[in-house]
Amino acid sequence: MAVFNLKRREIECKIVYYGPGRCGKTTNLEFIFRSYKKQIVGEMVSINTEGDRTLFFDFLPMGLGKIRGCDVRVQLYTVPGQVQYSSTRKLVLRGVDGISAFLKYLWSCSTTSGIWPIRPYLLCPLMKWNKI
Ligand SMILES: Nc1nc2c(ncn2[C@@H]2O[C@H](COP(=O)(O)OP(=O)(O)OP(=O)(O)O)[C@@H](O)[C@H]2O)c(=O)[nH]1
Ligand SMILES: [Mg+2]
Repeated sequence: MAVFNLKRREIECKIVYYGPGRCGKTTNLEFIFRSYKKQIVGEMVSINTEGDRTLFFDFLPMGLGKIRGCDVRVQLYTVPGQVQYSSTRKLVLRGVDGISAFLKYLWSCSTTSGIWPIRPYLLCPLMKWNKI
């Protein structure tokens, strides 16, 4: 759940980019890092294996301006998409406020369901087409 720090007048929430391997989660975060320098409040942290596969997570802290005088801070995370890292995905999902769900192919929902914490058809149907 989002954290409200009334003393410091800050609202902090955690968004996780979730989906199978090689579907573009890290690439999306890198794009945000390059494109929104003003809003980035630190460095992007990536822990990768060979071939640029995410090993643990990517992390990007952002500031999104103010709501009623409170600074809104968002922490963006990606999970490692490779099937064998399921316990790491569970750890990264702890305390999540929102999931940005990535699918490689719509018809691959069933084959990638092993990595999904929730059933794909329960997701909010906001679509962004990637890799086209
Ligand atoms: N053509 C195209 N390639 C893309 C796009 N987004 C990502 N890629 C490529 O797809 C490959 C995998 O992208 P990543 O961002 O590393 O994928 P990931 O989801 O973080 O993968 P894991 O870390 O293994 O979970 C890379 O070679 C990217 O350059 C896109 O929109 N279009
Ligand atoms: Mg990655």
